[in-house]
Amino acid sequence: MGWCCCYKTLLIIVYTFFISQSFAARFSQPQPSLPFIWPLPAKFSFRNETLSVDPTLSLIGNGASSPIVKAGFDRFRGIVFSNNGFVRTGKAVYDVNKLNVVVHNKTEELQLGVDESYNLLVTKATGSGKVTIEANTVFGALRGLETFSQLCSFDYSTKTVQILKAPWSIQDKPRFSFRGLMLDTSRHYLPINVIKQIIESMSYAKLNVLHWHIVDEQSFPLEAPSYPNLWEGSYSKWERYTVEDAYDIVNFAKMRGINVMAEVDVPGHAKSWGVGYPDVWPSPSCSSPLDISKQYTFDVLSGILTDMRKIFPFELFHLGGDEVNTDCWTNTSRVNTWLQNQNMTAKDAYEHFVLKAQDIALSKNWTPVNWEETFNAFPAKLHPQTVVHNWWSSGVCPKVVAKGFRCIFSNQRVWYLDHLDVPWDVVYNTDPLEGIHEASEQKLVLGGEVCMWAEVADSSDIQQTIWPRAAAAAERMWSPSQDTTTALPRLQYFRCLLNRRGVPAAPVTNFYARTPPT
Ligand code: CP6
Repeated sequence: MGWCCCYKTLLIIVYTFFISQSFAARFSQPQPSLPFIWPLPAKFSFRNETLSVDPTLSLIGNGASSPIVKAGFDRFRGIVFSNNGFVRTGKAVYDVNKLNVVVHNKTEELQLGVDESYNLLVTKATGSGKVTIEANTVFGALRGLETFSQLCSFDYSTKTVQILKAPWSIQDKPRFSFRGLMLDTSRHYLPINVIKQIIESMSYAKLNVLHWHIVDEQSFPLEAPSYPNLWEGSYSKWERYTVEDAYDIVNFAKMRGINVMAEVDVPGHAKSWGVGYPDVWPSPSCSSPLDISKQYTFDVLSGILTDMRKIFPFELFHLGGDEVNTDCWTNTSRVNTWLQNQNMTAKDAYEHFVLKAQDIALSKNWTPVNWEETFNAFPAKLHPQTVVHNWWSSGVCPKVVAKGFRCIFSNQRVWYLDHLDVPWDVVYNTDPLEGIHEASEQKLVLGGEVCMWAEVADSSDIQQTIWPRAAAAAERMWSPSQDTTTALPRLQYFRCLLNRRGVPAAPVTNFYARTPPT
């Protein structure tokens, strides 16, 4: 009897234990072990202190004399103290009141492969509380500032800006040197302010290249002083970019550590040139690709590139080369006669055009970038400096790097943002190094780019379409690999952070995403 009673009691205790465990598992939120920093830093450590940040936080160290760091600090202050009107003043001592930015090399040239690494140390030293950002370049310092801004949050009970889980020690650097977003301003015009908002939000996700697909067959919005009628091909005289606008965009991006890679897509996707200069068309009724038979076509191209060279200092320039249907060359008798005189097939002529365009870009001290079709058609002929931009087939970067060319990854099935049915986790689970195993070949992958083709989006919905999925790719390109389970709450937090900063990012689980797993 005694034993039996004991046995039952034990059973009850054991049952109660298991039931409470399963309840706990079902009803408590899993505590994320990773911090809410997006993209996740390469290395970090944190503890459990809470620090208060002085609303009169000041910038010290040699970074304070850099206009780029200074402007970055001012933006940071605007974001972190956006609740400033409500910050309780009169607190005598804050835990953090100085931001020390140390930059080892103060040259402010922004090029491919610029050192973006930084160390960030957040420690409490009451009365002289300090944050130190140490970086090799001013652009690394900007990345550190962005991370620091994500550590700061407004606390509604004490009405102070706080840093949780201090002290922090972060050592960070990107996986890839090219982390891009493509904007298409030909299918829909994007106002300058919208382009700037997008650049600003790119800096939050540490993306560093804006690929500006300026011109396509539908419109030519950019002013080109050498051929002043080209922007007759814009949708209207209000839907244009002056040279000054373009300078302004490049400078706005540079202040945020973002390069602008301009694209002039040839010989296809260029029909809009002919609105101002119809002679670049094979004929008025057959207007694409550009007329290969005339020197005039290459004079116009060269003029455009001369004008653009003054605006875009980035070493990479995109010459397109995609989706060329040569029927207008063979079907226009004048052009077809030229092909025969040159002893060229239409395919030879495509190669001839692409290589001539490459020579023009190279003569202007630009490194040419081409969509993958040029590599697929004549890999041995491309200039060895060429960067091949993948878009169509998933397996092209492995082939590109095996032949010694550099590659940018943008597989359309996963990294085309206009494909609204691709959910964030598919974007996240994609790696630019897929299928590439040799370290020497992996080095040739510069990185990747998400593409926002604008047939289906304009300034009314483009930011919602870009975010949050572009952020999923941004972390893939910056951080050591993480899985989607730990990424999900962090991405939801980052998407909210974008909203708080005024960026209309869509919810993480899009309503158009596939049905959730059961
Ligand atoms: N415009 C240009 C486009 C596309 C490309 N080039 C494109 C093609 C297929 C899809 C999405 C976009 N709209 N100039 C291909 C690089 Cl699915």
